[in-house]
Amino acid sequence: MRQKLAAGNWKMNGTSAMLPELKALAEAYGTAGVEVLICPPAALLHRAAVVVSDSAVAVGGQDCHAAVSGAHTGDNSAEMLKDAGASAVILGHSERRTDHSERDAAVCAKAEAAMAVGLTAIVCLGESLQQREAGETLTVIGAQLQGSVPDGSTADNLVIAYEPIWAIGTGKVPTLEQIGEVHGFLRAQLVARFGDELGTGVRLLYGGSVKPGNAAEIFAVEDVDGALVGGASLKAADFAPIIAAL
Ligand code: G2H
Repeated sequence: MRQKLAAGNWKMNGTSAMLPELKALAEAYGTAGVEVLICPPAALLHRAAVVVSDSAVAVGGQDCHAAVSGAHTGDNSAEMLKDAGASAVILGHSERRTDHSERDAAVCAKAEAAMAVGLTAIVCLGESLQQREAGETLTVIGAQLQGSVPDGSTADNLVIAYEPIWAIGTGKVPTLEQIGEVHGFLRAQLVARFGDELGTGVRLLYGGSVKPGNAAEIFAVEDVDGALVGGASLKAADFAPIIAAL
């Protein structure tokens, strides 16, 4: 039985003024039977971890470097995120793939580094609108899954987030059939590569314009185990009904 997961990706939003939102969430969902994760900017991570301590809400990073330490100005290692209080890290988000030219092999190396220190790697995959319209969605997703996910993954240290690039922050959402097709494909690919236990144990999140109004129908799609939520995770009043829909 896969535990449902509501993960919030604050992206480059949030200063200490946002911490009351997190506190409200922790107080409301501290004992819910759903895993709730908020990934604030790295600069806020430790303070966010302190705010949610003593609740069931966890915090995570939005990226990490593949190296353990060294001359990488501006980067954070997986161990640093863990030391700041993270239990997970988002990797290979399309904004990282675009803004920082991250390729599958780099995402895979980061996931290995995260797993090595005990963080759950939330590996993001997704096709562009052009790729979808060209009928290439499953080919693209399959290649990203193969290239971005380490061989040493387990059902505990790996989460996959399917985020069609054209649905991110746009208000456009794929049809439920399109989401179901990709999630079913991802499940089958994971089983084929890793076997039944891991393949059926890894959680598959949908991400891209998830809102309180569409969360329930998305969560009803087979093999959707939760969501990676951007804009609607910034306010407890928006994120709480999404959590409640799980
Ligand atoms: C997709 C998602 C969060 P939003 O990037 O990862 O953002 O919910 O704002 O589309």
